[in-house]
Amino acid sequence: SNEEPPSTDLITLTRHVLNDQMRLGPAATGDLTLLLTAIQVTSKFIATNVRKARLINLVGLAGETNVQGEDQKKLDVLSNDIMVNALRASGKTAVLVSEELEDAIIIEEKNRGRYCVVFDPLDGSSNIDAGVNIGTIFGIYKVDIDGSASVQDVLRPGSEMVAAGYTMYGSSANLVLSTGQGVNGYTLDASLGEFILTHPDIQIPHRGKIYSFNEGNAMYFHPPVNAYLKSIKYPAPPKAPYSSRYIGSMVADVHRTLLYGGIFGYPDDKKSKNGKLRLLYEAFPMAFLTEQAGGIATTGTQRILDIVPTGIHQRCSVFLGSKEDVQDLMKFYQDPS
Ligand code: AHM
Ligand code: MG
Repeated sequence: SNEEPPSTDLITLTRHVLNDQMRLGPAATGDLTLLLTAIQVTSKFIATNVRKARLINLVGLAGETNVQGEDQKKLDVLSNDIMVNALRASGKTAVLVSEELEDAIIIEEKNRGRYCVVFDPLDGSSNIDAGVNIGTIFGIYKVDIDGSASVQDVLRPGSEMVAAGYTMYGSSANLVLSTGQGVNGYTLDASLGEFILTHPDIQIPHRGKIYSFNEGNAMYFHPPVNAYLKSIKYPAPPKAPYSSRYIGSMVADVHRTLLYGGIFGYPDDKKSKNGKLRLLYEAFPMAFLTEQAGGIATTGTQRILDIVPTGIHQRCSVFLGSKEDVQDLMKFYQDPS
């Protein structure tokens, strides 16, 4: 037959990250590799729970038991606990910040390592009950000095992150990661229990054909945003208008944007003065990945990765995606006419 024989040389996430680290020479301790190994295990665990919860939910819909709602909501908390436990046990972390926890966790000295992880354990919670894609987002900082650890270690600009990524729980689990040398995508092979390199060196197209905003907020949007949206919906002929795609799960909307190009936006507006998305564990990791893939991530007037956070849960305006599309948007902020 013409069928290709199955590959006998799979590139797993661990193998790929290890190679990356070995390129750094003897300076590399392997700590980041071990930390990323811990994170990929949490993604597998969360993926399993998401799948189970969906089944329980469907059984609930069929009238067998009514576990809908309650059990589903617990999924965010469960995912948070999975991550906190694994990151602490890895011995590689110093400070943890989770969307689910009001305060940062300072890891006790005996388990302390040199990395800080900021994360949203299960983002897109409004989509859980409908079985729509949701995801985990994470960013990693390194602490300079051994020993001490405080919340100050994560109140640093996103440009200082050493790695960032997300896992999307959809028809398959996809982990997208950057350690500052480009962006790679891995797909979980459920039978092997391994993330396999399926999307090497992701590059955002310079221009896309899709815009992704919650336009239900248009009456609150500031004039530059509405003027930009009008420009792509009613372009001067012969240009074609853009397509609209909005899932309402940042991970899924950003994933599509990285692969297909276009622009994703969640701006600050008259109602949400600072926007909705969280700077540390939503905007920063996604901005890091976007830039690493050759795109732009801005608040409209400022590079997102340059922002110096003052609080761990602070919010920020977000536009990210294809270089030319985001540049078009920024022009409306510079010249609002
Ligand atoms: P969450 O952390 O409560 O899930 O909220 C974050 C989510 C993002 O995934 C998504 O981009 C955004 O909220 C969607 O918000 P909206 O429903 O207002 O469009
Ligand atoms: Mg979130």
